[in-house]
Amino acid sequence: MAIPYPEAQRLDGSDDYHGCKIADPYRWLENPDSDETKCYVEAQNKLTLPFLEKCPVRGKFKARMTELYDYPKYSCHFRKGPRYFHFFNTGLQNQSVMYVQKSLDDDPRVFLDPNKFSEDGTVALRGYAFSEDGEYFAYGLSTSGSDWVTIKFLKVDGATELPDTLERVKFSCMAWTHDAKGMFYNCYLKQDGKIDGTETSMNLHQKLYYHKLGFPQSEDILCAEFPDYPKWMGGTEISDDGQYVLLSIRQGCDPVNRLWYCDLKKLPDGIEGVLPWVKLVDNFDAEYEYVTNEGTVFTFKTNLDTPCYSLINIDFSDPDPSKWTTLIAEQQKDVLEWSGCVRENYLVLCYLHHVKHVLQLHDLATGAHLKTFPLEVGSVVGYSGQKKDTEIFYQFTSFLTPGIIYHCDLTKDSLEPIIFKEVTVKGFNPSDYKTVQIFYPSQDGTQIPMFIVHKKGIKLDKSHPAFLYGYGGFNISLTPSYSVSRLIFVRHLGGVLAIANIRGGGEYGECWHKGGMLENKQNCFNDFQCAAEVLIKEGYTTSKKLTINGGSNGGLLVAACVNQRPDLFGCAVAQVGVMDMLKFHKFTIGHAWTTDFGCSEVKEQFNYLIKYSPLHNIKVPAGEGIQYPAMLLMTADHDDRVVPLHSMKFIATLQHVVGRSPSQVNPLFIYVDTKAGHGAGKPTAKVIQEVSDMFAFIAQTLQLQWID
Ligand code: X97
Repeated sequence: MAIPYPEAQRLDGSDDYHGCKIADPYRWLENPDSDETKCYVEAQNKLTLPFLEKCPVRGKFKARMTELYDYPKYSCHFRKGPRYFHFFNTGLQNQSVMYVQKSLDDDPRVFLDPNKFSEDGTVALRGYAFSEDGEYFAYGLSTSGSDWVTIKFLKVDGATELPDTLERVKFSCMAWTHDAKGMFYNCYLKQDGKIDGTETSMNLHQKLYYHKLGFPQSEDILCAEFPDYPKWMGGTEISDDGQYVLLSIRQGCDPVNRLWYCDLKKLPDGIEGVLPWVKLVDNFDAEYEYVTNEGTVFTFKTNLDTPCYSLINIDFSDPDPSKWTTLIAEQQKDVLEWSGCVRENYLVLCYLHHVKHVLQLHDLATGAHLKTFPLEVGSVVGYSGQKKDTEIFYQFTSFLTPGIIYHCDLTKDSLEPIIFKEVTVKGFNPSDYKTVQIFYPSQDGTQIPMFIVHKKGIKLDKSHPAFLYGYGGFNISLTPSYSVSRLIFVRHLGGVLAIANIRGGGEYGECWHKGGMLENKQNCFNDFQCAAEVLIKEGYTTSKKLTINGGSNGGLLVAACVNQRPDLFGCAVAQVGVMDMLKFHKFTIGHAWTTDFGCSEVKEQFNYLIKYSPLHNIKVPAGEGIQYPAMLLMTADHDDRVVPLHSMKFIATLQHVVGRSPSQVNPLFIYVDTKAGHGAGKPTAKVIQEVSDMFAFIAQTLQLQWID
């Protein structure tokens, strides 16, 4: 029986790309406010939700998820001025709470409880910054998952609210001058119409302001703007000694930036207008991330001539590039992910070695290696320790370890870290499971790493459902992390979990990223499809039992792979995906992604985009008995990172083209959540509902039985 998908009007006409006419019949879905669009979203949800509600696994999954997610979650402690702070979630609180204490032995008291911002947890903390003395606190609030932020201020003593409020803030820095008189931040121009995260208008002409504490936003000082370069975004940092403002200018998501600075000592009247910037680096050839400085000698992490990153020293009093020196050379295959200065003369370095983190201590003056902190196979997901601190905290996680926080007192000669906090999850025994890392060849022979997690002692007899996850873009690496929902899939649905570290990510530095962007984007899809084939060939699973999943750029990955190999997967869940590769640059911050994707307005780039754009490559599969896998698209009304129209236009086309084919029995659904966005700050209640819906859909469409 055919599924009664909602009717969607198809408009005539087409757009011309370099002489090529491309129809766009659902462009009316680009208006989120029209009655037609609202009705269409409602009709889709009215089809999807009853289907999900009828899945027997949904309730069991949600109950088990609620039970197993209910474990205490800590962040690293960190010191600001005379106090320590940390975040803590008792288990199921919608938002983590910020605590303050005088010393590590002292009882923590609630400092800021984001659960008080709203009844349903949909207002989240997004970014914060303390003044140098630790007496003032600026924090961002985001509503319903939108990227828009409202900045508010507290006096730390007594957590007293201040009247200052900053609006129209997005993708902003928060950098206090050390005198605590004010803070640099970024905001956009006033615009007509709503700005609540449901609008789709482009984010251009971001500006840098200095907010003077105690004054209205209208009196803030404009410090940098780039009227000739609407895409530029300039974020600042204050040097550790408080003397310099460092301005990093980016024009997209590539790891490259211009580096301008201003010596605050040379402003006798303080910050009064556009700063007299010194243009140290005035091109987008490489990335320069401030680590620390000793006087005029600055240490930067850079990918200049070192695609796996190195540390260099630049003397601002002698800035000619020929005088720049290497402090820590590039390590062939290990990516230097971040570095920080601590105890005045130490550097902490975090490397990625074959997708596992390695944490080291070096000497700032010479770069000499002093110590490697012992770590299991996994990821460092939290760190605290600044130049004036004498201790560090770092948080470790892996597929089977929810979290261990280590503390190391650097005033002691031994430099031995101790376990500061370790959480265990009741009802879950990590020794029942096994993690392996394999390397498989992609189509062009490139070796791709993949993690596989499964119950110990399973037979590789093709009997298991598998869940394959990938991202593949924007220099973002997928390192091991603890996921309750995926472990429930392994434990109660008998599943095999696989994470493929495909190209486009940063797993092996900028070369790995470049291998999966622009004209190389198809490598990402090949790598992912080869991952699926390896899981099948090795006997973990079969095509019919294999689910692929990804979000955002990973939603694009899932949709492109389904279009290219509908036969290879049984189920596909694409979350908040980029689906219209010809138009993504026209909405909100989409223009920033042309660094990875290219742009349809450039002919050569149009030529490769049209080959894989999910929206433009949907067709009824050729071949007897081949149909599209069961598909669930997930998006949300306040996603202003990847606007929901991508998923809407894709599902309309998919249902129209494939959904009406008699051989298409698998369902093709979309669910559009409300009061939710791209993912950041999602309240726990919504996270639990979302994964329950996703795995219910997988279990239902692959006919998986719940194992008690
Ligand atoms: C973004 O779209 C982030 C948009 C805002 N943004 C930039 N440059 C970043 C930034 O355009 O936050 C930046 C972010 C990550 C990496 C490099 C630069 C920036 C700007 C100023 C100062 C510092 C950073 N992102 C992508 C995304 O959400 C990937 C991650 C960040 N996508 C959705 C890509 C396709 C789908």
